[in-house]
Amino acid sequence: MPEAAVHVGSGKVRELYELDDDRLLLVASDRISTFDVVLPTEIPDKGRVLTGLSGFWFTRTSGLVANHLLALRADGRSTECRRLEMLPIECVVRGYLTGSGWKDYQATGAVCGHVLAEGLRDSDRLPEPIFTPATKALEGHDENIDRDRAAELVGRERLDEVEETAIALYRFASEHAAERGILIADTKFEFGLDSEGSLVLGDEAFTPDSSRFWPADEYEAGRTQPSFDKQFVRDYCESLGWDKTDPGPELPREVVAGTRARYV
Ligand code: Q0Q
Repeated sequence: MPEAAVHVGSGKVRELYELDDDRLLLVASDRISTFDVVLPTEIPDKGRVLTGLSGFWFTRTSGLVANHLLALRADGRSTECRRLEMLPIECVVRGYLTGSGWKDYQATGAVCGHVLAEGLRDSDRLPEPIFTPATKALEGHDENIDRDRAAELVGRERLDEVEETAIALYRFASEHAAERGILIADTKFEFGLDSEGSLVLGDEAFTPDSSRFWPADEYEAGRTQPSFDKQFVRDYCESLGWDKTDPGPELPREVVAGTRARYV
């Protein structure tokens, strides 16, 4: 008799179910989103690959911080997780200046209160990775916040612990990936607290949906970098003159195949 699971949440490409008071089931679909729009064509095995990546990183970083992973299911895309009290901030670490960080820098010379050197270019590597928290937006983009605002939301001591942990995780994974030809430009963590009030890493870990993956051999500061996994999809959608609003275009088989190959 399969275990009962109550659907309690949906992300763009993931579903969240409740198994019992202490356990959740996180299911990664084969859906892909680009420019914040979920496309109608699925990428076969994307959910399984990204679940495998999270499992890989949760296992290798358990010495840095506990995580919520209890078990990977046989379907390869479902993860049994410990239920946590999630912190109300997105914990982003940036090793490179891109996305909303580049936008904030151009406007203010700073990102989340980190005043950066003058004259930095799009996609420049930062001298040290920076912790740049954001508040979770239900619709649209998350809002970058500074330390004081983040401390109001989670407390200053907890914020220090989250920052130190998030940067250590980023250093560990970005070094591993760089040795294998992939630059992790930035990544987003979700942390929670367990029943003893200890910090636990939740959500996903270093997947191309929570992080920007760039091919190292194509890296060139001063411009937007190609996405390791989503560039075929972006280029195809732009070639149609798509206005980046819902619904997105169906993808041709060669774009699906090329994208699947990148994930695998
Ligand atoms: C939790 N989410 C994310 C989400 C919709 C994922 C709540 N261990 C946990 C987790 C986790 N992970 C969550 N809550 C309590 N304990 C994760 C944003 C939302 C679909 C998939 N939301």
